[in-house]
Amino acid sequence: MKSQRALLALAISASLLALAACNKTDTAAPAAPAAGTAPATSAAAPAGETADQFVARVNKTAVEMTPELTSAAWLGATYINSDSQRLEALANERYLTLNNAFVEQAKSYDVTGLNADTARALHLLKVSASLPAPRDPAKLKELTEIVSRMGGTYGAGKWCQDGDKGCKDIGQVSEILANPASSYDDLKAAWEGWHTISVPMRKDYQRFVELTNEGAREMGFANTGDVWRAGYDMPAADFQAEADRLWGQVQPLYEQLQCYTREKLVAKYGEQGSVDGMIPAHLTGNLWQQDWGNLWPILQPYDGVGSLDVTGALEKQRDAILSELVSDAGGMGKLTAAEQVEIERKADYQMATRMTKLAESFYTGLGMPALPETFYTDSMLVQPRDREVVCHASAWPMNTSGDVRMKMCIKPNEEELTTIYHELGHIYYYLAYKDKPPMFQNGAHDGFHEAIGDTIVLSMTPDYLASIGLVDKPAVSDEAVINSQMRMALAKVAFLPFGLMIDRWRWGVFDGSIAPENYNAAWWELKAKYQGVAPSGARGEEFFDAGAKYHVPGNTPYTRYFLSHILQFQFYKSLCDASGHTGPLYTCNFANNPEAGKRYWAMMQRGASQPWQQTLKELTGGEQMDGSAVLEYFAPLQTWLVEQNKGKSCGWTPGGNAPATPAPATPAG
Ligand code: X8Z
Ligand code: ZN
Repeated sequence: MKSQRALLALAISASLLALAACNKTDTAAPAAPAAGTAPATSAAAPAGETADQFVARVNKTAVEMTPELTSAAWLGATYINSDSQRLEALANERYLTLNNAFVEQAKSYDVTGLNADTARALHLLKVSASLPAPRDPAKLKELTEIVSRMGGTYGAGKWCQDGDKGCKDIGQVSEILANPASSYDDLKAAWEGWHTISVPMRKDYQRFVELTNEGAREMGFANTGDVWRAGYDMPAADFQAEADRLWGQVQPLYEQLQCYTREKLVAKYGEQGSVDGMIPAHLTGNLWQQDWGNLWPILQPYDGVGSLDVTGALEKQRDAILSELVSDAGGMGKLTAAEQVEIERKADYQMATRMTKLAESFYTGLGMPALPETFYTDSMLVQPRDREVVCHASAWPMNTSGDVRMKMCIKPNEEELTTIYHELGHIYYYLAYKDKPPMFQNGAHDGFHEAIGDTIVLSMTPDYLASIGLVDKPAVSDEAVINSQMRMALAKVAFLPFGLMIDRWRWGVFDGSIAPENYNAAWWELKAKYQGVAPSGARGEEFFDAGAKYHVPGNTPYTRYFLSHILQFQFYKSLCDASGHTGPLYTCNFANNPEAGKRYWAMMQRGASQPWQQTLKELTGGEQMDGSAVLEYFAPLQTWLVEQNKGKSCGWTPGGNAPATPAPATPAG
């Protein structure tokens, strides 16, 4: 029960409020309380309330309610105990009840003739629920308890080995997977060990699906997946085809990377490096095979060319901070054991702050404001030693007027550094649209929210990294270009099919085409189809492997990340153009360019006040998401990969863990 309720508020923020990004970022609108439920903030709708008056009341309620709800959620995630969980759950129950009533009232208005803002606000209210809750108060309560229990099971999840080997948390398991020195057997044990944490969630997830589907039907949708697909300013029925179209554009690039990686794994592990052409899940350096950066030692195209050892540089800086603190204290020998622990903690904190300020300086260099002082006093930047917290990184708007925070357990490595730049993207988006009415305080769509910071990450070129002292002056050669492209591809290209498959699974679960007795088989079928990834061994229905990924028990829709990985290249290209960049796209670094900053900020200030197509057009000139900027960016690498893969039989077929419906063989592009 440790962190049982910790993720609840984040998971449930249905539509009224924009809660923490990375948990969910839906907009929403509140409503009148249903009889016999937890007390609600707002009174029942006044008789004859007009649509304008209703929207004004919803906005006012959001202003009033947000601080209480976010404070409860923040405490639930950063001070996990029974008191914080109780308060958080109560706030959530009240909020969901209120939101249901607001959605109901929103549906009662005829939008013809309404002013555009009111019509947009009503629309957002009706389509923005990531957790559609049943009206029946007992069922609503049951749903919040299930979500809470699943979140807690994940948050407190540990791999406990037999004997006296103890238990490992997600950070410790991830370290084993990331370590190039780990043996094949250690990798397999660690991967399988982490996937024990989700076994107890299976029944809960099944009931969760029933309950949210009931909520979705009451809101007028076919199922919860239908609600999720409705929030993109296009017919929900068209959205899947749109995502398929985008995937089709970038799939050939992914398949080349998959083929190259598989060959390198075979070179390292022999026949265990490939399963029917697929990559074994436990060999990618990542629990979910979504980022292959940890495979750099075996995938680096040109050894030693243009060294980009950002992690090494960050570790050195952290050690230097520690040395200075220790020397100021008179040397390690002078310190008690407790003081030594304390000084290490201080060094971690100073390093985390330094990394965060580095990220902040990119944004301020574009002309965006400095972060408020309270960001640094109130954020959680390192993992506390005295209590349980949810470490998964997230960015929080604590109120509707610019009180922002971040929650992370920062370690000095490259992946964490880029995650900070990602999180500050959410934070600056909150700041950019804070003067909009609360119902418009959200991303143009959720993929925009995820793309803001990642666009900045694309600008972290070797030149930029050298300018902030993290790498030496970059080498200039064709080999260095390929190395640098590979570094980016292991994060950005490897991610693409993962970003798509999670919700392919959930959409199927919600619409019933994936039955509970087929949950795990369908999961691996989709992993095979999209990623060309196979499990470590037989994964029968006694497992619930989807639940071992944060966003499934946390109920965060995931297609947003796929869209972000397309959009961020479009944003990047436009900002590069705005900055006057000439030359290949991948060489562009728009740091410190005021024109790029002005255009980005203007786009961000729009929030959710207009359809995203309009917002995209204002920045890029086009109204469509489009993978061609991804392909333009990675053109040198794609050519290089095709050359490397010549004569290899790329593609894969589903193997040992044969799915119910075999996925088709995927030929190399
Ligand atoms: O969850 C996150 C962020 C918070 S929005 C840390 N991301 C996804 C993940 O970790 O699975 C960023 C990339 C994908
Ligand atoms: Zn995010």
